[in-house]
Amino acid sequence: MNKNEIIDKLKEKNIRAVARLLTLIENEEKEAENILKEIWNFTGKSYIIGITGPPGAGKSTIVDLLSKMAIEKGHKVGVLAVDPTSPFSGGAVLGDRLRMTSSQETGIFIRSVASRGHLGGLAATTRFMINAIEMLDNDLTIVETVGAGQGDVEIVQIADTTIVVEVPGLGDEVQAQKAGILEIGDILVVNKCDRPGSDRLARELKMMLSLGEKKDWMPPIVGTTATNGDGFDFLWKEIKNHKKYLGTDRKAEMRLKRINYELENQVSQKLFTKKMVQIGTNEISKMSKKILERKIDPLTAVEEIIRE
Ligand SMILES: Nc1nc2c(ncn2[C@@H]2O[C@H](COP(=O)(O)OP(=O)(O)OP(=O)(O)O)[C@@H](O)[C@H]2O)c(=O)[nH]1
Ligand SMILES: [Mg+2]
Repeated sequence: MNKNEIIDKLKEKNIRAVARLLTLIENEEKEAENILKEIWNFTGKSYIIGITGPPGAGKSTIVDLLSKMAIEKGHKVGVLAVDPTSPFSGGAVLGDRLRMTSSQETGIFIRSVASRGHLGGLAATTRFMINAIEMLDNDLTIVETVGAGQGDVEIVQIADTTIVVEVPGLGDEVQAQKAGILEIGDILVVNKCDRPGSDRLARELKMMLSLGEKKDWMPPIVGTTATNGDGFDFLWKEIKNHKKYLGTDRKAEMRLKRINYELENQVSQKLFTKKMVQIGTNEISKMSKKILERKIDPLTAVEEIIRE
């Protein structure tokens, strides 16, 4: 399929065209950018739920259950599992890929991809992948990302509702992480409630929340056991609550802020690269030598390079 064929097929909600575009984005092909430019108008219509948390917390199992629930309630669902590292050797993501087959029959479109975010950061790339899936006219997109530092924060740039999954028994070293996690979660899920320690973890999280600043939206804590579905009615209810809280105004405002932030980032990055090319490394190394020899101070050196 060439570019125009893909675009035509995308407009017909063709699953293979969507899969093709996702691969192009994944492989950082220039063609992906050309297609994305053409379909922008048709995207942005789905409600986005982001699920993040430490490896093995049960995110995929939760996504699986949630998407099936959503289908039952009449939604059309797209699922994206993003692994920022190199997932193709990883068992868990292979699991996601396999699940893709079984879920397709139920009308869920699932795709797991690797992304190192070369189209302008992980958040931007994930956003483009969501746009690709949105060509299928799904009203709900669920995105799973591994919560390993940066990725955590980036998911907030994408999702309308961010769910942070925690599990008991990870030890005290995650303690420090939790504070940051509380910042980004609209809903906190304590999964694996069939295991000991879940009550304690829920209490801890509640404590930490009560110590933090008061906000309009205080994240609820939901206990789940993803392997048997316990707590999912409550989780669904809280997702609906948060969606209602956002309404159209808060959601639009939030999305605008993010677009603004992303645009600023992209423009400054592009400008930076362009300027650096103009200045050239030669100029920089000449100046470095002068600084070393005390012929110029580093502060003036920067000013002079920029002035030129
Ligand atoms: N006991 C118990 N096991 C669970 C629960 N939820 C998930 N699991 C198991 O935990 C393991 C990891 O689940 P996944 O859903 O793959 O976890 P994940 O967070 O997606 O993992 P990564 O994508 O690798 O980060 C699987 O063996 C699940 O069956 C739960 O509520 N209780
Ligand atoms: Mg997973």
